[in-house]
Amino acid sequence: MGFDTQAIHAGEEPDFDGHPSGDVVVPIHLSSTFARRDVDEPTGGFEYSRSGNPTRFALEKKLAAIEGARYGLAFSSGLAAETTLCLSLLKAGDHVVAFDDLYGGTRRLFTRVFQENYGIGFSYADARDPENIKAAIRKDTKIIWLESPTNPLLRLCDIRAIAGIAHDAGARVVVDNTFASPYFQQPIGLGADVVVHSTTKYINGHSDSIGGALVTSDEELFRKLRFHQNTAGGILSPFDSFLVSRGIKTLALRMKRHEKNALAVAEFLSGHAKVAAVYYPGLASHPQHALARKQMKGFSGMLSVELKGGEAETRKFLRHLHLFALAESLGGVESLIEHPATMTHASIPPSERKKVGISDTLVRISVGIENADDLLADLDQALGTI
Ligand code: P1T
Repeated sequence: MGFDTQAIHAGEEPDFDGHPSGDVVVPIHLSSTFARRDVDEPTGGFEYSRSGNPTRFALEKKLAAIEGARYGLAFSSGLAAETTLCLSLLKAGDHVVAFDDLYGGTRRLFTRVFQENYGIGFSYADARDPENIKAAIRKDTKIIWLESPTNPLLRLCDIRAIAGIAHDAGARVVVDNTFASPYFQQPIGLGADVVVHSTTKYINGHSDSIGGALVTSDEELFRKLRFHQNTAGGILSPFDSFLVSRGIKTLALRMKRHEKNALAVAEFLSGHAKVAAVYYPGLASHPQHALARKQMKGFSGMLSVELKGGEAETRKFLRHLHLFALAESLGGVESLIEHPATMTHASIPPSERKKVGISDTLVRISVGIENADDLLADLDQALGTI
C-alpha cells in the first residue's frame, strides 16, 4: 500500500465487533483504567492507560506503518522517547558514538544526565564520513546515534554504510528522522535498528502538541522498549494521540508543499547579496546532494543560512520578519525561524558549537506551507534592513 493510504488507514480500520458504531476515526479514549469481568481477563486487552490505551495504540500502529516498520511506541515528547531508549539499551560503563551535529537538547540529555549521572560514555564524530564513526567505535560501544539531515546544519550521513559498520561491531543504529519525516526517508529500510521522532514537528505538523516516537522492526527490542515505556511512564496522552493521528493523515500533502517552498526559499537566498551560504540538501550545490538523492525521496522543508555581517545584523534581520515567527521548533504549517547559537543549541558550550560549525550568524528556517511569493517577499524586506 502507498504511504498516503497507510497514513490514513493504518491503525484506524473500522472494527465492527470492537466498535459497533463503525467509527472511521478512532475515538479519544480518556478512561485511565479499564474494567474487567474477571481478575485475569483484561477487556479487549487493555488494563490501565499507561500500559496501553486504544487511541495511543491506534497511533502506534500508524507510526510503525508510515516508517515501513513493525512496531511503534508514542511518548510525551521526543526527549521522553530518547530517554526511554537510553534506559532500555544502556547501562553504566557503556559507550555511545553520536553524530557531532545533533539537536542541542539531545546532546544535553547525553552529557548532563547519562554521562554525568549514570557513567555512560559519549564520543562525537563527523558522521558525514562513515570512517570517522568506525574510528570512534570501542569494544563497549552499544549505540551509533545519528540524525540525517542534522539539526541545525542539514548534514547527512550514509545510513546504510554506517549500519554495516555498526552491526559488524555489535552496536545498534539509532536514527532521529525528525528533519526528513517518514515521507521522505525510512531509516529502518536502510538498516537502522530504531527510528526516533519528535512528533512535535512534521508528524503532528500543526505546532499544537509535544510528542515523541520510537519505531523498530525488532520484536525483542520492541518488548524491551515497551517494558520501559510502561515502567518509566513517559507516554503520550489520548488527546495528543488523536491530534498526532490526525496530523499524519495529511503528512504526504504537507511534506510535498514544505519541500516545494523550501526549494524556492533556498534558491532565492542562494542568490542574495546579504547571504554567505545556504545549507539545503535539495540544492545541487549541497556537498551531499548525491547522497540525499540516494537515500531520501525528497529534501524536506528545513534549511540553514549563514548571513554576511555579524551577530548584530543577524539579530536585526530576525527582528524584521513578519511571516516567519522567531521561535524554537519546526515542521508546522507556519514558517518559523531561529538563531541556534542562542536558542536551540545554547546548551552546547561555545567551543563545541564552534567545532561543529554553528556560528553566531547562522539562522535556521522551517519553511511552512504558506504562499511561497509571500515568504520570499518577507525575507527580502528583512534582508533589506541589514
Ligand atoms: O521537543 P521534543 O519533542 O522533546 O523533541 C526533541 C527533539 C529531538 N530530535 C530533534 C531532531 C529535534 O529537533 C528535537 C526538538 N527540536 C527543537 C525543539 C528545535 O527547535 O530544534
